[in-house]
Amino acid sequence: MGKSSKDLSVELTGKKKEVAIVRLTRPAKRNALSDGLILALRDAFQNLPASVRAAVIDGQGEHFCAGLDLSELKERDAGEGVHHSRMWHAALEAVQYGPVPVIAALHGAVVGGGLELASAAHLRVADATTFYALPEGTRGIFVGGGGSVRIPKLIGVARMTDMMLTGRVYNAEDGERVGFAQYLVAEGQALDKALELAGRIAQNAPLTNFALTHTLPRIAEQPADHGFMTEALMAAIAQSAPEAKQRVRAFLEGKAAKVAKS
Ligand code: 1HE
Repeated sequence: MGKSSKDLSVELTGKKKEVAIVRLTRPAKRNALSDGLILALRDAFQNLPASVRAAVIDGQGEHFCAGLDLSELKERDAGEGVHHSRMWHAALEAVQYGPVPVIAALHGAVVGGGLELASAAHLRVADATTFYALPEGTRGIFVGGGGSVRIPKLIGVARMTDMMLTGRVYNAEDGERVGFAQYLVAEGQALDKALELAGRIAQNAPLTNFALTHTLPRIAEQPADHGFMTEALMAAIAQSAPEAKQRVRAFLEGKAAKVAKS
């Protein structure tokens, strides 16, 4: 495992220890992301044990995460500011482009850098207490943890601009409606739902999960002509894996589940 931090814990769960719960454990400061905590997050995702097939990010206490630790926001010159932001980018890239799909289990405040962290996950499950905001706009600063790249992909440029210009806060229901979260659950249920999804995702062929987390977002950025070619290459690689052949055979022999109406 990587550098340990009192503000971050990594717990393995599941029969084969296939799901990692990466938890922010700084509830007294609403899980505000200090530099140390950002580096610990990076290290945790870069050093997940080989048994892990899916990960859940959770926050201890009443709130998922209050964003950047504002007590560390001291005078920085422009160069230091760039490096600080790039440090966040490296950490959140380790989440998004790490070895496994990541689900954020949200509750309470998901604000500023906390929303940037949630946006780096592949799926978000929110409970009824969740609220989303980008107070950077009213604090006289800008996002620096990849938010300007990732958040418009979830909710669109106009909504993000509104949040930062006006301080608009989205509640859990509206947050799901606009695309922050893929799942909305009752108060206190986000972690359980995230673990249920992680357990299911952990059963997928690892190469399919890799295609979805590493290749799909890149295809989405490519011109259509390049995207079709990348898709063809990825499809051919995925279906050539012995596991894919075995899964398709199992369906044809009536041994695998059909798609059922939900
Ligand atoms: C903090 C932080 C923080 C709380 N940095 N210490 N983020 C923000 O602008 C959000 C600021 N936080 C809040 O609006 C509220 O704290 C919450 C809505 C998240 C929670 O409210 P509440 O009433 O439960 O807690 P609290 O009483 O405000 O805070 C409890 C303690 O946590 C208190 O410290 P204490 O020593 O007085 O007990 C707070 O000072 C501390 N705390 N949030 C430092 N963020 C890569 S760029 C990203 C840029 C950003 O993320 S900017 C947005 C920052």
